[in-house]
Amino acid sequence: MKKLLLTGFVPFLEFRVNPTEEIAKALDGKVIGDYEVVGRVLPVEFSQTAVRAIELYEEVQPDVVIHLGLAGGRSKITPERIAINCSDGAADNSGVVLEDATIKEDGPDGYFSTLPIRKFVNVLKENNLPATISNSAGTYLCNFVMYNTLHYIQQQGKQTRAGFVHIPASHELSIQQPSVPSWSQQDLQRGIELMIQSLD
Ligand code: PCA
Repeated sequence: MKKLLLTGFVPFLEFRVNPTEEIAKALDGKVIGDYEVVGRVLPVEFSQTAVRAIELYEEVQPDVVIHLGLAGGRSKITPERIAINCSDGAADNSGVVLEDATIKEDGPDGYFSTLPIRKFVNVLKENNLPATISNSAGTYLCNFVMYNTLHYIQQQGKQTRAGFVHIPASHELSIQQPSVPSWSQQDLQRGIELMIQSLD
């Protein structure tokens, strides 16, 4: 059976829970479509996140990698089109702040997702879940891990499909921060399951 590495993140900044952590844990060990899912949770620390993601990649030897992240403020599930070679913005969970930082000196400006992002969006919409492609994963940890994973796969000459999907906040988060749009945790999880189900 094919293997899919699914990662979520721990809570960060003002978000006291991370729905992606719950999804990664809930789907760990499940068989969805043609894939056995290995669900793992990543730290939100520039010094640790990519190292851990690559360790997991080597351990699991997946056919597909889907990194999940919370995009508090977005109202749709948004598969990311591209990761850029730049980190910048808010402090990570260990207080590190990067500004205009190049992720890989020897890397290209960007890497396109190798996941079927258009198919993901179509499948989600057919199932009544709002979705759209996002053209920016930002410059925080989500972009960082997507860039690092795609760079590693390319450097290793592997064919593994990989990319990143941002999801909206859960209701639990929106109760703490009422201006943030939210979905039920159940629908968020169903969206991820549908995407995995649609993979060849
Ligand atoms: N979202 C953040 C980092 C962790 C997460 O879940 C981001 O969008 O970069």
